Amino acid sequence: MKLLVSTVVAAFLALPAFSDTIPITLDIVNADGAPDGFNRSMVTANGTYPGPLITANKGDTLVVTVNNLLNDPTMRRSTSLDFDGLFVNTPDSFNEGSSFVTTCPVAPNASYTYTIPLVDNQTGTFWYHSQLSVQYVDGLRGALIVYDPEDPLQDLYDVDDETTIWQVGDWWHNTTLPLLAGYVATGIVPVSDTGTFNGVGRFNGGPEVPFFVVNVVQGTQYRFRIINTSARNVFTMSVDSHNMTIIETDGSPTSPMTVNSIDLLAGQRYSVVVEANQPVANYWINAPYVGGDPTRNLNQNATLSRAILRYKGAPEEDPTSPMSLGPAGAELNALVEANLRPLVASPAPEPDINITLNLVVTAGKAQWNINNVSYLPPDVPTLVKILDGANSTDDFNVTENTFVLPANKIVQVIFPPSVDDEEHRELLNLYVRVTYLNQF
Ligand SMILES: *[C@@H]1O[C@H](CO)[C@@H](O)[C@H](O)[C@H]1NC(C)=O
Ligand SMILES: *[C@@H]1O[C@H](CO)[C@@H](O)[C@H](O)[C@H]1NC(C)=O
Ligand SMILES: *[C@@H]1O[C@H](CO)[C@@H](O)[C@H](O)[C@H]1NC(C)=O
Ligand SMILES: *[C@@H]1O[C@H](CO)[C@@H](O)[C@H](O)[C@H]1NC(C)=O
Ligand SMILES: *[C@@H]1O[C@H](CO)[C@@H](O)[C@H](O)[C@H]1NC(C)=O
Ligand SMILES: *[C@@H]1O[C@H](CO)[C@@H](O)[C@H](O)[C@H]1NC(C)=O
Ligand SMILES: *[C@@H]1O[C@H](CO)[C@@H](O)[C@H](O)[C@H]1NC(C)=O
Ligand SMILES: *[C@@H]1O[C@H](CO)[C@@H](O)[C@H](O)[C@H]1NC(C)=O
Ligand SMILES: *[C@@H]1O[C@H](CO)[C@@H](O)[C@H](O)[C@H]1NC(C)=O
Ligand SMILES: *[C@@H]1O[C@H](CO)[C@@H](O)[C@H](O)[C@H]1NC(C)=O
Ligand SMILES: *[C@@H]1O[C@H](CO)[C@@H](O)[C@H](O)[C@H]1NC(C)=O
Ligand SMILES: *[C@H]1O[C@H](CO)[C@@H](O)[C@H](O)[C@H]1NC(C)=O
Repeated sequence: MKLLVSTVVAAFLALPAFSDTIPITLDIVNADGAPDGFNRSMVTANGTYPGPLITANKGDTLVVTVNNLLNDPTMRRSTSLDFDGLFVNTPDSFNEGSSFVTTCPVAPNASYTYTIPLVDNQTGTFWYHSQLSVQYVDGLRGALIVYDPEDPLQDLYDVDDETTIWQVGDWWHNTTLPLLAGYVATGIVPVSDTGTFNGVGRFNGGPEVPFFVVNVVQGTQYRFRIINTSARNVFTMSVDSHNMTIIETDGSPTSPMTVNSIDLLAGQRYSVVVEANQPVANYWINAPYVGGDPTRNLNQNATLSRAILRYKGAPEEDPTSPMSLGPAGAELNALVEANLRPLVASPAPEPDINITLNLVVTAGKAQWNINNVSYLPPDVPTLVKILDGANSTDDFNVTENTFVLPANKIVQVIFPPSVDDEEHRELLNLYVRVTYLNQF
């Protein structure tokens, strides 16, 4: 009997201290908006760009109900949500939003509820976005933060709340249907009009939309959570006269590392501690970006991609220093990603299975290859074939590039050095389809 009691207690102690269900409703609606002063119709969560902030604590379960109310025929009207970077540990695959592969899109006027238990102590900075074609580029993107009430790095900062999130993203005046059609026809990746910082930005010749203001109090340390929600642009973040100490990388706590500039590719997230240790004034937060040949879009001006760090007591005006792409010398102390170390190192498990993915972009063509296969959306969706009993590689079209793997095995995915650059490798990851059988 005693043994039984202690077993029960041990099982109870293994649970996170507080484990709540977090119900969230998102109405996916078309809304007119002008993030950079150019008015257009957008695809949004609850009418805003970025969408509402979603927060939870370690161990909670997110229950997100999406009501699809899209009705603008100039953009896609089905939708699907992906919770980028979160492990999806549920009996079926439908809570991960890759349309037609892991889940069915949510049809217009339909609703769907995603249930995501935040397992394995996962904490940090994430984002949610549409995962139907390139629909998120029309605006359906937002931040998702999983707080750790027992953060081992808590002593390094005083403030970490809804005011300390920096979402940078590329912004486009046109809708994605013509942009995507143009890319497929020409192989030329479209060039964005603007870079937005928490949903506001400026383009050449556009109105002087007020820059986003981040308010700080002198003598305080802030945990800023930076998210690149772009389709394409790589942002280089820096703050005039201030250091940034990285403490989290893509949802993993990392050993503190102090830098002056950080490159973020699309989808990447960092938490940085910034100490407000300078004289009371306004300082530029620089967020210049690159993404294609700017001469292809004369609206684009990376220098205008920025925000203001305003100390309490400083005048409500722009910083007096010139707008630059970053403080002088910042590049000398730029983040070298390979130098980052997890706060708690855990060895990689021994793989049961290795698969190799050779990634190649065919120059000048809208063609991305994995192992010399360029993905084509199949006539019958992958998911439908699986529900109909497909269970071997031969059951899928070659151009579906489907790997059939046994359940509950450790799979090592090897990306050999490719002729291409890191940025493209990042993008190509999106084209990997790994299908687990025995899931249905
Ligand atoms: C989104 O809007 C709906 C309808 O107004 C509301 O019930 C819901 O709470 C909002 N969601 C968030 C996350 O703010
Ligand atoms: C914005 O554009 C929409 C059409 O997309 C139009 O209906 C609306 O009146 C415009 N709003 C403003 C403030 O110009
Ligand atoms: C969605 O519902 C509205 C209101 O009932 C209706 O006007 C619209 O046609 C419906 N959309 C679709 C795609 O069925
Ligand atoms: C989660 O954290 C608890 C308490 O620190 C630890 O015992 C457990 O092993 C962790 N679980 C995982 C999957 O890391
Ligand atoms: C969007 O693209 C279409 C097709 O290329 C073009 O006709 C239209 O002028 C563009 N609209 C905007 C706002 O750039
Ligand atoms: C930035 O970090 C360097 C090296 O740790 C330090 O010498 C310097 O004083 C810091 N600057 C600010 C503004 O905190
Ligand atoms: C970009 O904006 C800056 C600041 O307004 C301006 O000085 C610069 O001339 C602009 N660049 C181009 C190419 O228009
Ligand atoms: C997978 O690759 C590792 C080297 O990374 C090797 O040690 C292991 O034997 C391989 N496993 C299989 C099943 O081929
Ligand atoms: C890749 O595919 C192309 C056309 O399908 C073919 O010509 C070429 O030989 C293939 N290359 C390799 C390395 O298999
Ligand atoms: C896939 O295979 C089926 C049956 O062989 C065929 O009808 C279809 O055209 C193929 N292609 C695509 C893109 O689905
Ligand atoms: C795959 O499906 C076929 C046809 O339904 C069945 O005969 C076979 O046993 C299945 N194989 C596995 C490995 O499940
Ligand atoms: C940030 O930009 C890079 C480069 O385009 C892209 O690969 C990455 O997916 C973007 N990050 C996000 C969060 O979209």
